[in-house]
Amino acid sequence: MTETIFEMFSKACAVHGSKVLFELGDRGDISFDAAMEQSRRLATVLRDLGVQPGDRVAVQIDKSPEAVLLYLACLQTGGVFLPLNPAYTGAEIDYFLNDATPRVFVCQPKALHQHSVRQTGTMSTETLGTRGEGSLMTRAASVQPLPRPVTRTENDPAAILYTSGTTGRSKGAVLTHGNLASNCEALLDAWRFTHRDRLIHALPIFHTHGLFVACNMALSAGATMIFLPRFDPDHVISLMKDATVLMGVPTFYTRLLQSPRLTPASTASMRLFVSGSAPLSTRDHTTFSERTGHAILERYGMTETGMITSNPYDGERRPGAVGMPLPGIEIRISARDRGGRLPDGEIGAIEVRGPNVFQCYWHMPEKTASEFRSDGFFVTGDLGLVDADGYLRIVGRDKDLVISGGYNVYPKEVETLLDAQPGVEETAVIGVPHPDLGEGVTAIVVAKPGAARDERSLLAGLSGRIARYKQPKRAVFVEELPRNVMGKVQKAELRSRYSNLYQHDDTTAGEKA
Ligand code: MLC
Ligand code: AMP
Repeated sequence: MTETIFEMFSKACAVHGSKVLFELGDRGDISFDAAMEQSRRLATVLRDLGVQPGDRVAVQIDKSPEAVLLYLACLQTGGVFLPLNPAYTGAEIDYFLNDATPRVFVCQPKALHQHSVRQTGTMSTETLGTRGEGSLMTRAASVQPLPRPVTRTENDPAAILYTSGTTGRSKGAVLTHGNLASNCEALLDAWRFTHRDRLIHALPIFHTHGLFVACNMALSAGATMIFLPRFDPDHVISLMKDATVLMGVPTFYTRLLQSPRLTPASTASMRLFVSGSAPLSTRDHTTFSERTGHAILERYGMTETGMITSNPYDGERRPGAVGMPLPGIEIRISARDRGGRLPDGEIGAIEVRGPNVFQCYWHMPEKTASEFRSDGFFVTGDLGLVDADGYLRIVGRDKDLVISGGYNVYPKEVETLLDAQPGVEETAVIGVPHPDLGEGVTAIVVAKPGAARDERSLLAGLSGRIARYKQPKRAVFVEELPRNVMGKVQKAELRSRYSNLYQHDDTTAGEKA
């Protein structure tokens, strides 16, 4: 039977207990043994707060080693870990808490006052800051470690990650212990990841990539994480001399390539650079090889499935391709409308089946059923083909989704808010090529007759309503939106029309358009 992540972590502790798990620079390091001890104390705290197997533990906190220990604690109690992006605003958090009804909600100490209105009779609110401050670690200091973890099987839920719906409400993807453990095992093997590795961890930890790929692998292998609060290209390059692996979204590589310090010498100790969560441009792939001698290993995954395919560790890592299925995972390319396998080389819907595929969408049985074929294949919403050598290539998306710097933005959510702004007749939100973020969220807007066309004030109207990364970088006013004969807005036509919008624009994340 597949072990759980906590069992894999326990085994790593038994062998590598005195090794550093979190390397933290100025804060002092945390060993595997110390991490185990603290996570067991946190497990006692969660149990004392009433967490029973199956109860949700929601966290909206900044990245810290204690946040990972809380995840491990949750797994020990049988709780279901539910991480939320700290960038989410009040309205977004309200939705998640109402939908998931967690037993415990952990927030940043500075945000406690604004969450007091969300207090319910059944939910405890605790705090955790980036240096371990807050109520949770204070409680942990005065309890005994949990003697033994609650027994879990591979079909028990371990985590819920929310992923926005293309048409409506966000969906909570329920991932089981078996999903997480099997995917981790497959990746350890595929990428030859061992206790000798030193991973530069600069990703956020509330998504699949930073938590279930990067952290789970280090926790299970007995490897050290050089744990950074955020991605800073020059700092990351300076760490490479003492590291072996970097996992990043394509924007990491775009920004690394802008530094003259990225050279064969500065990357000489590194054995592996992994990219995923969004397409890596063939230009960045090729330039990175030329500049460093390292071929980036691109892989493909999703919240609902963990990692699906990977370019080979040994063998050609092809620019523009995401490789072959990981061991134990099947993919097929099907006709988009009716299903049914298509011959290799033809473009169709990418479908996946295996122990990595999530259990269900939380409390949405119809939605779950509609995204699976009758033989158990999950329809990813991505379009691709398998080339003559068996490499999967992603060529587009069947879902209305923008990926900006590795974060997913669902146009419908942004359009609904923009349409409600004064003077707006209708909008179409699209992703167009952006030199830094891969795709830039862009609003195409039809103003009401006689209304002012003020890009700046229109975008300012979204401030505080949705997370900043979802807010369009630009808004472009047009007379009308192109429609097909059925009246559907032709987003492909808009994407092509505005494909150069950011080409000569130095606007990077954060600069107001
Ligand atoms: C930050 N901002 C963004 C943004 N990230 N805007 C658009 N898209 C993004 N991705 C905004 C902030 O809100 C802020 O706005 C300003 O940019 C600067 O913020 P920052 O925090 O300083 O940004 P920066 O550190 O430069 O972050 C960029 C980034 C980061 C690319 C390093 O977004 C990142 O770490 N992305 C990784 C996302 C990820 O892990 N995805 C995996 C999903 S799992 P303002 O106005 O407040 O200044 C998945 C499955 C799989 O997809 O296959 O892996
Ligand atoms: P998420 O829902 O955040 O897990 O995002 C998953 C989506 O990211 C996938 O369905 C793909 O569209 C996209 N994605 C992940 N990895 C890659 C990749 N290597 N190349 C292209 N798209 C990717």
